[in-house]
This record gives sequence, C-alpha cells and structure tokens, in this order.
Amino acid sequence: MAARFTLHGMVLSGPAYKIGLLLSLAGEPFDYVHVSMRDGAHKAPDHMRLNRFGQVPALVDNANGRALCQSASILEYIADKLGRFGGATLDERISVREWMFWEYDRLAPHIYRPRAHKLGYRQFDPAVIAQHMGDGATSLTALNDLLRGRDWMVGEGLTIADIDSYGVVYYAAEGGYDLSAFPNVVAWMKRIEALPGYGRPEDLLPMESRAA
Ligand SMILES: N[C@@H](CCC(=O)N[C@@H](CS)C(=O)NCC(=O)O)C(=O)O
Repeated sequence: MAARFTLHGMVLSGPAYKIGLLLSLAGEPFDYVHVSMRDGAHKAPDHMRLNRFGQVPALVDNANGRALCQSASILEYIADKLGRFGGATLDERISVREWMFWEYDRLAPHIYRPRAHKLGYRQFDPAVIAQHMGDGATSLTALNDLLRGRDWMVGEGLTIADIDSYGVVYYAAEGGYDLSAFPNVVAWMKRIEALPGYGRPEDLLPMESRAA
C-alpha cells in the first residue's frame, strides 16, 4: 500500500528533521524526496508548488493531495490526522501551541543561526553571534526550568511541543552550546532518544529519495 505521507526535505534541515521524527515516532512509514538545496531544487517550480516559500520541509498528504509547508503547521496537521501527540485536552493543546510559538520566537534563531555560522552556511558579525548565544542560554534555561520534575513539556506524554523543541536543541552542540549546564534538557533528550521509532537526521532523511 502506498504511504500516506511524502516528506520533501534535506538532511541538514532541522525543520525537516522534526517532520521525519514525528512520522517515525508515530510508526507512520513515509515516502521521502531529497531536495538538493545545493542545486537550488528548493526554488524549482515543482517544489515551489508544494512550499510557496521555497523552503524545506514540504509534506504531501497522499490521501487528499494536500501540500503543506511550515514545519509547525505540518506537525499540527499530522497530529490532527493521526489523533495523537497534539495534547490530550483543550488546555494541553493550548499549552502545546504556546510552547511551539515560543520555540520559533525564542529558541530556533539562537541555535540555528550560530550553527549555520559555525558550519559556514551563513556569516554573522561576532557581536550578533554573541547576542544569540546569550539569548539562547536564557531560552535553554527556561526549557530546563519547565522540565524540572517532569518528563515531557506538556501533559504526561510526548507531544509535538517536545518534537518541535527537540528538533532545535538537537543542534545546540553544533551551534557551540554546552548542554551539560541544562541537565533536565539533557535527560529529556535522552528520554526522546529512547522512544521506539527514534532516529537521527541521517537515519530519517537520506541523501537520496526513497519509498517508504
Ligand atoms: N519556518 C520554516 C523554516 C524552514 C527553513 O528555514 N528551511 C530552510 C532549510 S533549514 C530552507 O529551506 N532555506 C532555504 C531558503 O529559505 O531559501 C519552517 O519551520 O518550515
């Protein structure tokens, strides 16, 4: 049977990793299309039809032909369609959403940008990187405080809030952060990494396209 979802992504993309990780943790096999960003495939008309921003990830729901973009929106869509990981109650769903908006505002820029700078994909003034590292440490402290005495960011089980933030914090060391200063975050990461279906970016987003 054909896979329900097709993920278009690239192994180095944190936002694409989030989607592959959710599908894998959900036990949902997916077709994968490698988007060669080095060759500009993310700006090609075929890809732009799936993601109007010319970015990865894009997700196609093969059950209805719908193409989705923006990783947070895709995470919500998958959780909605699968009826899992979105939060068990209205209050939890609200909280999940709040943490996801927080993550895009307060966490991702301060980890993804120093990482891109260190890997040589983007150049920033050293003062800008220093500002990001300070703000990133503040956000990692907030996450560490949230996770004190609890296993998951919201409620009693894994939600897309965890996957959303994990898909950023995963790259913190590459961005120059020492996570040992945030022990609750480290313990939470290990908890996610022990879940059935867990995979690293290179396990889930290969360098070539593949069917489920
Ligand atoms: N807010 C978007 C960000 C996606 C994003 O920045 N993707 C990067 C790769 S990690 C990209 O495609 N960059 C190419 C570009 O923006 O032109 C999301 O969460 O999906």
